[in-house]
Formats: sequence, C-alpha cells, structure tokens
Amino acid sequence: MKGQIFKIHSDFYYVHTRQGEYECKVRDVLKKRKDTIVTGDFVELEQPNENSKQAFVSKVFERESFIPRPKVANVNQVIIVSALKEPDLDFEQLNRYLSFCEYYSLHPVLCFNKNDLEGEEEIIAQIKRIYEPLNYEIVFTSALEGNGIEEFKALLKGKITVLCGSSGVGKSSLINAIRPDLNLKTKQVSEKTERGTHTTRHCEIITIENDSRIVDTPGFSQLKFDFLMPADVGLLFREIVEIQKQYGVCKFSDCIHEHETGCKIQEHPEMIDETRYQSYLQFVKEAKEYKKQVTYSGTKTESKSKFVHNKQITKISSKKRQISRRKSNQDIDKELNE
Ligand SMILES: Nc1nc2c(ncn2[C@@H]2O[C@H](COP(=O)(O)OP(=O)(O)OP(=O)(O)O)[C@@H](O)[C@H]2O)c(=O)[nH]1
Ligand SMILES: [Mg+2]
Ligand SMILES: [Zn+2]
Repeated sequence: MKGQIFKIHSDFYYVHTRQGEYECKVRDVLKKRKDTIVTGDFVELEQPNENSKQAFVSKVFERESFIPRPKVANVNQVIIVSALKEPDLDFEQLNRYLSFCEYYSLHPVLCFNKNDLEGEEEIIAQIKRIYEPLNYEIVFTSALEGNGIEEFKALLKGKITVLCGSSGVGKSSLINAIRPDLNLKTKQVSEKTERGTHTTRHCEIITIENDSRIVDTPGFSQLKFDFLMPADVGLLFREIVEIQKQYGVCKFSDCIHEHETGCKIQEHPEMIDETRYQSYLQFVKEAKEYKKQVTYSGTKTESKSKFVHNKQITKISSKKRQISRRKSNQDIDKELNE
C-alpha cells in the first residue's frame, strides 16, 4: 500500500492512503539512515493485520523536491504571502523567498493579502510594475472580506503547497477563509514564540480537499544565501538571466554585476528594478561573507553542483561548511546539501 506522510510525532508517522489514515512505525532498517523520512515523503506500508489502522513504513520513494527548514518533501508549489499593509511590504524578504524558490526549483505564487485596507493603490501599482514582467503568478486577497479567496483556493488544486511569509501577514487566516472548520489559531500576543516551536516540531500537511494539500509554516524564513558562490546568485534572478540571454554574458565569467567593467547587467539598469537589484546585492553580500570564511579556513570550494536555469551552481560541500561554520559558532544545516 502506498501513502504519504502528513505528520510526524515522536516515533509515530501518520500516513495518508486511499484506504484512510494510518499510524505507523518505521522498520528498523530504515531508521539506521539518519533523516531518511520527512513529512511529505511517499512511502510503502506493510500491514501486519488487515483490519488495523496501524502499519509499518517499509520503503521511502525518491523525492521530487525537498525544503530544508522546515523539512518537507514533495512540495510542488510555494505561495509567498505578504501583506499590502500592516505589516508594511518587505521587498527584500519577498525577493529572498522568490530566490529560494528558484534555487529549489519550486513554483512560486505571490499572494498579497489584506487588500481590504485603505490607501493601497500605490503599492499595488509598484507590485504590478515589478513582478508582472517577471512572469510570476500574482493574486490579491483579503482573508477577512473574501476578495480573491476563490482564486486562492483554485491555486491549490492538485498540488502540495507550502505557505510562507512573515509573521502577521495572514497565512493562517487565509487557510481559515477556505476551510473555516479548521479554525486555525490566528494572531495572539504570545503566538510568535509558540509558532516558532510549532512549525519546526510539527510541520503538518493539511488536506483542504482530496487533491489540495497545504502546509502552513513560515517556510525557509531564516535562511541566508551563505551556501553558494557570489557569482551564482544572479541565476536566482529571472531578469538577470534574461539580460544575459538578450545581450550576452558579462566580460568576466565570475562577474557579480557590482562594479566590473563589461558587465551587461550594469549596462542595462532599465532591465532590473532598483529594489530587486538592492536585494540582489544583499544576497551577494551574504554569499561573499561566506566565501571569505571558507577561504580563511583554508578550504576550497567543492565541485558539488546543482542546475538552475540550465546553468551549474557550485555548492560548498557539507564538510567544508561545517569547518568554517564551527569557526563562527553557527548552526550547521546539513540538509541544505542534500
Ligand atoms: N484587514 C485584514 N486583516 C487581516 C487579513 N488577514 C489576516 N488579517 C489579520 O492579521 C493578523 C495576523 O493574521 P494571521 O493569520 O495570524 O497571520 P500569520 O501569517 O498566520 O502569522 P504567523 O502565524 O505569526 O506567521 C490577524 O489579526 C488577522 O485578523 C486581511 O485580509 N485583512
Ligand atoms: Mg499563522
Ligand atoms: Zn556582470
């Protein structure tokens, strides 16, 4: 029997199958390999007793996608939720989510919530000006008044969607708007800290309808671009890729489009919005700091790589990252390299 893990709780794995939900343990052979099973994994179940709703996970199928924080497999869409107002739209955060989607090859949709508030015309015009030419899918909603909610719901059909976005933008409210019976908790004074532990601990796939599933989490919010080479950051910006397609590549192959001569990106400032370029520079800065750390610790970058827009991105191996990170007393996020 095949199924999908929708929740993991201590040693129990909850699996959704055509025959209903099963509470499972994992066969010991699978346990030996660390981190083998995460929420979203498709698995094979063995039923010791036909009438029981308990079973064993005996096999894990290959993943189509993986997000490291929180760990979720097989997600095929990310809805990046922002508020038009309250809190103010943070373009850098939005671009960060977008670039992560590009990096993980996940389909992003931009959702701008709270469109019931007054005086938003200017920001809406700015959003359209920046993101429509980049061909990102955009939806404007109000979880409170119901604007755009049908459209939002339609986006979920046939997909496993992760909702990400800063605290207070209305992610849980949006889910409640399409499924009021779920009655998810929304903004409470103490929610922020609680939510932190909640999302990392119990990341759960909620079934909205038969073929619509959603994960309510802040997504990869804390991540920085400190795991790739500065010259590869441009591959995560569609307009930069487009400029090079139209006007050719920069003079230097490791150009980071900052102050170099013969840089096609700097020759065509009209092709990239200023807020996008500023976000780009910030991500390059993060990648540069990391490169410096790696160089300082006397290690070289590794040949492990990944393809984005058919171009190879160099990744720094987990071993090398550990060495330099230990130096700076930071957490190690091995999953990034999986
Ligand atoms: N005016 C207006 N307020 C909204 C809308 N959606 C949500 N809110 C309010 O915004 C606040 C935050 O909403 P939540 O749904 O808790 O936000 P969240 O994104 O889940 O936040 P975290 O769980 O902390 O990440 C609540 O007070 C909601 O009532 C909307 O469309 N319009
Ligand atoms: Mg919430
Ligand atoms: Zn350049």
